Amino acid sequence: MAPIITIERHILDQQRLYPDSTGAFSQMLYDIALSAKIIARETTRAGLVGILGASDDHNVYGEQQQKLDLFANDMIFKMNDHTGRLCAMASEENDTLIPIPAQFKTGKYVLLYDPLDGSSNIDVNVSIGTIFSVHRKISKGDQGTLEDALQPGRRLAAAGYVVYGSSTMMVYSAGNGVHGFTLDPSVGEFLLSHENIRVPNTAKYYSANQGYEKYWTPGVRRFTKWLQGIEGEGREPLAHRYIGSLVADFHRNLLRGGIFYYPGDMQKRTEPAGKMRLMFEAQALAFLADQAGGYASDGVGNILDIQPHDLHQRVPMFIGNRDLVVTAETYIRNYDQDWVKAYTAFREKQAVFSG
Ligand code: AHM
Ligand code: MG
Repeated sequence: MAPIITIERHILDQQRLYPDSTGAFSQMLYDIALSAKIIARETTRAGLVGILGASDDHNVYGEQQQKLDLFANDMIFKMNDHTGRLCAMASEENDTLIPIPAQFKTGKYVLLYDPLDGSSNIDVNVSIGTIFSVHRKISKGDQGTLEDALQPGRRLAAAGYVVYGSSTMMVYSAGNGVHGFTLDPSVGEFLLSHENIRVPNTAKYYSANQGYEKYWTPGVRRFTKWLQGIEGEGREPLAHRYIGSLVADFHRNLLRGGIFYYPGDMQKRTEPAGKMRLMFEAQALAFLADQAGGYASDGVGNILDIQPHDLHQRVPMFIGNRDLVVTAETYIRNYDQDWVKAYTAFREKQAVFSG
């Protein structure tokens, strides 16, 4: 029988590669895995809330009922606030940096997370996910500051996601390859199921909300025709798959090969930067793509090189097989000069406003 490797054992094995490590980092990943198990339990019960006779905002266990995304947000925070490993946290659900409560010790990492991504899919039993990333503290003093959170993705210490799908899976990288674990609900453990994930050389899928094509720039439209084998050298078309939960779309393309994109447009949104959040969605997945041999771009350059200015800033995103993402950049360079100008000016303005 092949050895069964739990996420705990795997994290500890990885830690041994760094003899000077204090273990704080490994413990933090383990705490995130534990939060993920609890969130997974709640997501599988979500559809039962109405049936089990909950009323007055209290469930059958007498607990106060919360929206699932707020529950996940609190869970991750409470699991990590007192450990002495973090100097601050930041969540897609909170406007500002979340300090560590005064009664607890602080540590040398910042945790950034999107507690439950894919909000439109929560109530309809479609896969959703949690995204997380970890930066090292760079400021002086005990408490973390915005400077610690707002670092380029290139400097991440770790990143990962949990997908709540037909199984619950946690996928993470601490800069040493990308590893995937599947939750065995009968024993309550994440078990190593996908070691050292690499993006396949041949892509199968493209994923984008084509319902918004009307708002796309000419280059992105032409690129999409290229993926379909209509424009350019007449390649075999890729199949189109779009769940509308970033984690699930990314996960499928990571395992099967492909590209996910949410481009910046100049008409639907008031800014040319698309929808994805740099700090809670794009950086983490760009780090994982890079570790798996893929690539993530904002259409102009590598997402990992963007110097952030705001916790909630948005960024266009093209992510997946490197050759496909590079082709998207080429189409944008050739056909979307107006958008590139508007996007570049927008980013410069953001930089000025944030000092
Ligand atoms: P959310 O943070 O409100 O959940 O939005 C993020 C989600 C992503 O999971 C997904 O890729 C995208 O929004 C889908 O957006 P759209 O419905 O515009 O296609
Ligand atoms: Mg989100």
